[in-house]
Order: sequence, then structure tokens, then C-alpha cells
Amino acid sequence: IFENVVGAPADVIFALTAAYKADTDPKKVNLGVGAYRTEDGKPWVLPVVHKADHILVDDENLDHEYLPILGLENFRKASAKLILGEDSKAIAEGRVGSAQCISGTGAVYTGAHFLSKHYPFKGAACYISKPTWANHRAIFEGVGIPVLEYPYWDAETKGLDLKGMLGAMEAAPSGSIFLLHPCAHNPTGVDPTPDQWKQIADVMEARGHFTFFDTAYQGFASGSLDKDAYSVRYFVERGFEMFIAQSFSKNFGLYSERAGNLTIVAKTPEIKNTIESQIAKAQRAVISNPPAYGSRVVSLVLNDETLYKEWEENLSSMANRIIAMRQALFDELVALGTPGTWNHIVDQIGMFSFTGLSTPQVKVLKEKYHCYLTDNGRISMAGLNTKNVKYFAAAVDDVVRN
Ligand code: PLP
Ligand code: TYF
Repeated sequence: IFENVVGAPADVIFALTAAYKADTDPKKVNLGVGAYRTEDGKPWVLPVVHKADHILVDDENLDHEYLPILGLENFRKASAKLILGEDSKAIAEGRVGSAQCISGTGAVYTGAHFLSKHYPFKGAACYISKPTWANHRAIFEGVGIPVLEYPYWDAETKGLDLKGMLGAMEAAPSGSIFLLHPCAHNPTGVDPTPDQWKQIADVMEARGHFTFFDTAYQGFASGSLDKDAYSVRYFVERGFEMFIAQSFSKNFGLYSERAGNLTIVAKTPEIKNTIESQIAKAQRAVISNPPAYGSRVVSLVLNDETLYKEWEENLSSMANRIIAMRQALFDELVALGTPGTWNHIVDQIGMFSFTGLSTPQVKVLKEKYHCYLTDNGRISMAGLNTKNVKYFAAAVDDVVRN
């Protein structure tokens, strides 16, 4: 029956992890997947998550019954409050809804799927940044929404192409969907400044576009949960309706537990209820109801003052180690006199740096130096540590000179 099915290509980033694992060279460096690593290059169970694990295991009131279709209530509420802020007016007005989803990916999918069925501007495209996380295109195209790109990365300045971005927003048909990264843009590590966010909001408002935020790195960009939520809160303050996909993979280190939330900021409580009811109907047909474990961990921490403080400390330690590695890589390249400018490595924020290295240079890094990074020159900063940063810098120096 299936003789004529054409095979699909592997996910580039997961394939990179597999290639790294298969490499037997002791000098190998994994700068591919965006997953936090310790100074020893190991995955990290956040101490606060470890604590929550034990509390959950010992809780005799917990069972393995189904969660409600839209997920764990305390998790959903706390997630919305985390991104919108303690004193969010939209929450107080009762027009913020939510659905627990299969992590950030599931939250983007759930929002995209809803839009594919109920967005009133028929045929509207979703505009994604050039470049962006590869799954954005796959998810929106998968639900039948056309995908177009807006300029984002300026290769010349190794910064934001604000003019190009605003120009695309101006030119897009009124009522287009724009997918925006609130902080720690993947893959470039380049975020708009507050003044640039204002200019973006001005155009989004004037053109009547719909804002779809995807946040997977709250707390990772600056180390401050509030600062990293700036853009979202600013848009809400200005009265935008929006969807916000939230992932707890990175900031809780809960990658495999698939803890995520779709926060919905609607015009009125009634509209919020209607949207939630449609999402519940759709969710039932895809996953029936979401998994409990990750959301229980997150909910426990977000709803307990002491654990929350400890989480903030754990987050800062991850953010600060990444920032220290940016500095270390920059210092090494400067010390080597590597041709080119490297300030962007310290200027960019979050989990990734877009180095500006070309695909042929990446190939040499992989084949000659056993350093694994994506073909677009993105490196996951957490893969660097004080033991391998010198080696990686020397490898970069060699590929840039030759
Ligand atoms: N959105 C962006 C921009 C990401 O980089 C990621 C990956 O971490 C995600 C969403 C979703 O990840 P997950 O499904 O693991 O929560
Ligand atoms: O960009 C990254 O490395 C992370 C992890 O299909 C990821 O966002 C990568 C690919 C993918 C899912 C998650």
C-alpha cells in the first residue's frame, strides 16, 4: 500500500545531536541543540525541580487520573501570570484564557490550528522572521496557513534589520498574522530594544495585524523573568489581542516532560470563553488531555514563594554561565586576532549566538574539529565551557583564516 510514499528529511538539529553522539573523538564539542549544559557539558536537573520531584513523589493525594481537557488549572493560571505579570489588568478584567499544551511546540500548534479554523481574515498568511526556528514554518503550513517571511537579521551589522521588518509589516495585507519572539530570538540572539518594540507595535496596530508571540526562553535572555516579558506586557498594555505560546523546556529544564501553555488575551471575557471552548474541542481530538507531570512541577514552583525564589536563582545561574561563555569566546577570538568583528557574540542574548560563520566554514568545523553546529552558523552557547572554549575559538580562528 505504501510503496509510493516519499521519505521525509530528518530534523536538522536532532540529526546533529545524533552525529555528535556517534563521534568518538574526545575533543568533540556539541553546539547544536538548544539545551542547557553545565560546566561539565552535562544536562542539568535544576535543584528546585529536584526538590519539586520529591514533593510530588511523597504526595499521597496525587493520583494518575486524567487532567481536564485544558489542563491543570493552577498551572494555566500561574503560566499566564508569569508572562503577563502579577498586576496584569487583562487578567483582572477576566479576558485572559489558557490551555495547557504539549510544551511550546504544542502551544504554537494549538494556536495555529485555532487560527486555521476561526481566524476571520480568510487566506491570511502567517509572517515568520527570517530566519526563525524551523518548526514555525512546519506548524503553520501543517494547518494550512500560508507562511511568508519578514526580514529580521541584518548580515551586514549582525543585528536587527528593523527597517526591513517594519517595511514588511507595512506591506503585508491588513489582518496578517505575525509570529514574534518576545526575547532571546532563536536562532539569532538579537532582540528589539524597547523603543524598537514601540515602533513594531505602532505598525502592527495601524495595519490591524494579529500578534502571535512564541516564548521559549523567559528568564534566559537577561536572567530576569520580568525583563524578558517586557515586549508581551507592553503589547498587552497597548490593548492588543494575542496568543502567547509558552514553553517550560528551557527555563525549567523539563525538555522531555512537555510542559507548555497557550495564553490567550481576548477582547472580552465572553470571547475568551468561546476561544477556550473551541480549543478544548480541538484538543480533545488530538491529545484528549495533556500530561500531568511537568505541569505539576511547574505549578508547584510558580505557586510557592520559597520555591519560586529558588527557581529564580537557578535561572540566573544558567543565564550567567551563558553570559560568561559569551565573554570567554569573545576574549579568546580577540586574543587570537581572528579576522572580523566579534562584538555581536557578547551583544546577542539568550541561548544562541548567530556567529556569522558560513556553511562551508561550519562544514570544516564539523569535519576537521568535531565541533557540531547548525549550517547557518548558530551555536548553542551552553555547549561551551571553560574546558572547551579555547579549543573552539582556535578552530573558528582557523576556519576564518583559511
Ligand atoms: N519556540 C522556540 C522559538 C523554540 O526555540 C523552541 C525550542 O525550544 C520552542 C518553541 C518549543 O520547544 P518545546 O516544544 O520543547 O517547548
Ligand atoms: O532550536 C533548538 O535547538 C531548540 C530545540 O525540532 C529544538 O529549540 C530543535 C528542533 C526541534 C525541536 C526543538
